[in-house]
Amino acid sequence: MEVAIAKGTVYEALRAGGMSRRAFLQACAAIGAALALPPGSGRAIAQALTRTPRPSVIWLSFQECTGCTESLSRAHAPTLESLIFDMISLDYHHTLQAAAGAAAEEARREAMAANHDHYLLIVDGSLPVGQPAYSTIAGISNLAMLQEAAAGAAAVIAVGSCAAFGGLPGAAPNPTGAVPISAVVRNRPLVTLPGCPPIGAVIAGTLAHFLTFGRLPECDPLGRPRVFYGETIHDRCYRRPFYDRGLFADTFDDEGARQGWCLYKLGCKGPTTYNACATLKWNGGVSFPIQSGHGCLGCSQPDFWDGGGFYRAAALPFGPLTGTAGIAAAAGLATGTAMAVANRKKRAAAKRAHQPITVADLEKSPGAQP
Ligand code: FSX
Repeated sequence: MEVAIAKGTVYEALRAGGMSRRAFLQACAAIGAALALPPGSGRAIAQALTRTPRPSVIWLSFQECTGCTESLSRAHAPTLESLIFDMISLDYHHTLQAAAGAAAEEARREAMAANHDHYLLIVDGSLPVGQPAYSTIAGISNLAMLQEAAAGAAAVIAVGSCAAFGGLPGAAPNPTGAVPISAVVRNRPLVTLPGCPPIGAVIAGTLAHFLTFGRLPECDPLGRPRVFYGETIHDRCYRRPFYDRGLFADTFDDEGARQGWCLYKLGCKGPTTYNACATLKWNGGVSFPIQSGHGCLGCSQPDFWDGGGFYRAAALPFGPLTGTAGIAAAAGLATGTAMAVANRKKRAAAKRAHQPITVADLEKSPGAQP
């Protein structure tokens, strides 16, 4: 492929870091796959990245646990996540920058001034607007720092459920008055990448989209990229066929659990959780919670944590579930239970009649579609 190499581009930075042209083309193909673009899009992405300047990125961390940065920075080669730090100029990031104290703040202000209206602002963590003094950086409240940084940003990415929805710091009784980034950033393009933490490939893929197309990906009404959050975990879960057949684990060590049956009755939030865990998976595509025998906690939903993330106690069918998610989950669980009972009756009836029951029969049962 013939390409014109411009100075200071993403391509040039990757080559300077030792990446071969072949590896670059493979990385572009990986970006295309991560963004669910048509086959062959890798070539167009490669051409775009040979022209795209490495953008300045200011990354602010407020009330959070650093899990979001861990999610992205712990990636292993040759994933997209492992490359993304070479594709950007990360000019400010508490955990990853070498500078500290006054020098770090000076670097932030210099980068913001030099790249005004062009830098990308990434924020993880929520804002303690009720108690501003509870979280400050260099004596500056999180709110003031966000307002200053957002004013000159080309776009803002709220990484993690804390930044997207308030997350754990916003859980009742919300002692700091935590609010999401969207409560403050109103006049800049904003995308939210919920998850506690979000999948590294989702963060990297969103950055790659911005680099390639110069804009954020198409989002749903909650500001989540449709390409990553367009379906529920349940939609793409490999245990879904068991759900559809009414086969559920009732405890973590029963025969159903050993057979890998659906974890819905154990509190799995897959049917009400929008994320890409079942497709992109974690740790370089190795696994995801449900594949490891643990139901989904719903960590990327707006009401996480108060919506009830952990498994209900066996004696408290709907005890920990509150709010709209609780009602939805309770209704869903009731539906699933009704479906399981109906399917069990069908199987019993078929056994009595010596007729084989089919998946099509089960699919007609009440609640087969959540
Ligand atoms: Fe929140 Fe992220 Fe959970 Fe932690 O930065 S989304 S507590 S994984 O670290 O903000």
